[in-house]
Amino acid sequence: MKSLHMCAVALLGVFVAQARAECSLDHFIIGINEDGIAGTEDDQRLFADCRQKYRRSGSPAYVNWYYPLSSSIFSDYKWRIGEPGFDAFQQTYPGVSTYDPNRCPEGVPDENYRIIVECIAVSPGLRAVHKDYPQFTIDQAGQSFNHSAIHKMRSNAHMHMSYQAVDGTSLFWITWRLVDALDDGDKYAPSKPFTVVFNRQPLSGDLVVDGIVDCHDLAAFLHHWLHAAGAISNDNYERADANRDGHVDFMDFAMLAANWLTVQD
Ligand SMILES: [Ca+2]
Ligand SMILES: [Ca+2]
Repeated sequence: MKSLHMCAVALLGVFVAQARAECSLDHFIIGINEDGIAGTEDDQRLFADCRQKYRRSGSPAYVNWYYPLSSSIFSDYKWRIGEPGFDAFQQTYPGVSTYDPNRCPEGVPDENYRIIVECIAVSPGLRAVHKDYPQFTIDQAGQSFNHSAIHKMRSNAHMHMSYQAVDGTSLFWITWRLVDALDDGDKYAPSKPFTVVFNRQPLSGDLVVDGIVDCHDLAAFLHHWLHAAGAISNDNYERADANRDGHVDFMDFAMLAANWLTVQD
């Protein structure tokens, strides 16, 4: 009987691992130590791995640099998509895409760290809705949710979000940031902002996405100037490298300059 029980537990583990590995939706993956190397300056800093962002934006994978919204049956905020959600790097379940002990926050969520997902910018007419328990809606900058509390409650960091907008053609965006709110004297430093856009691609050079190319974008661009080691997981780099050739150079600057002070219609 004991062996049957152990077998059932083992099978359940396999099913859970498969379920996690096979989620068809995209997620931001929360972690620390972005470079994965111990002893560097980012060891105690939060980050969101964006490797899955725009993966399911069409066919083939990564075909768009935005998520197209689809018309729903709801009359309010009719245009919707059910991703990207949030997940976290983890110590367990080797083999799934989020297994990475080098990037996993240490300890028990909401006890040893408390990762708050904070909205720092959202375009008018867009809202992010968590339909599962605990339900919440985010449609204003400054609103947030406690990812670690949900993680602890479910023993699972994997969560889905519904992004809902008032039309299916305008550019919509939301920018998040991760903050460790547990003041135990050993806080993780906040993450850089990361953005997800809907319906349309922002203008080339609109790194700090808000529908206009201005000095804020130039400052972000200079941060990446002449960097060649960009990756799809790096949110800001994806827009700095405007012509998507893997380098941030004069070609990309020319594309930014061509849109200087242009407002996206
Ligand atoms: Ca901008
Ligand atoms: Ca480039």
